[in-house]
Amino acid sequence: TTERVLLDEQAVRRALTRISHEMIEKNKGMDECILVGIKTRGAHIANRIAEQIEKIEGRPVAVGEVDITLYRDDLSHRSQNEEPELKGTSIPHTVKDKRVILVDDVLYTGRTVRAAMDAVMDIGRPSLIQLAVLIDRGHRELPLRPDYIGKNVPTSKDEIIAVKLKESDQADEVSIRHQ
Ligand code: 3GP
Ligand code: 5GP
Ligand code: MG
Repeated sequence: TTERVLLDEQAVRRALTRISHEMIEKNKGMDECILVGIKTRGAHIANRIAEQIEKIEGRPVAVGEVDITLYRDDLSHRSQNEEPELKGTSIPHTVKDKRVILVDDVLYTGRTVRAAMDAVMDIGRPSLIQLAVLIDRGHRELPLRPDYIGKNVPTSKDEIIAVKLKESDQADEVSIRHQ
C-alpha cells in the first residue's frame, strides 16, 4: 500500500475559501441559497463553507444535510446493481424557489449526488441545483458536472481518496491510497 498526501490542512482551508468566494460571486450573494451537505464529510464541508461565507458576507447561510446510504462493504469495489439510497433528510428550510447547493467530499460515479437530488426534489421545487465537491476523482457514470471543485484528481478505480476532517478524524488531510 502506498499513500500520498494531496491536500494538507492549509490546502484544504484555501480550497474551501476559494469555493466560498466562487459561490458568492456565481449566485450574486447567498440570500437565495441553501447549502445541503451529503453526510458525513460532505456535511462537515458544507458547514465550513457556510461559516466562511458568513464571515465574508456578514449574514448567515442556510445549511441542511442529506444522509445517503451506500449498500457496500468494500468501498473500492461497487457491485453492479446497487444504487445509493436516501436514509434521511434534515433540511430546516423550504427549498421551493431556492438555489440548492449540494456539497460532498468526493465525487466519483455521481450516483450518490443523483440520489441527493431526488431527495431535494421530493421536498419541493428548487429554482436550481448546483454541486460543490472537495475532490473530483473522475469515473462518472451519469451526465453530471460539479460547479465548484477543490481539486481534480485523476484516479484509477482501485485507488481510494482518503478524506480526513477534524470534525470526524484527527486532522484535515486528503490523500490518495493505492493497494
Ligand atoms: P464520508 O463520511 O466521507 O462521506 O460510507 C462511509 C464513508 O465511505 C463515507 O465517507 C462515504 O462517502 C465513503 N465512501 C463511499 N463510497 C466510497 C468509495 O467508493 N470509495 C471510498 N474511498 N470511500 C467511499
Ligand atoms: P459516487 O460514486 O456515488 O459518486 O460516490 C459515492 C460516495 O462515496 C460519495 O459520498 C463520495 O463522496 C464517496 N466516495 C467515492 N469515492 C470516494 C473515495 O475515493 N474516497 C472517499 N473518501 N469517498 C469517496
Ligand atoms: Mg462522501
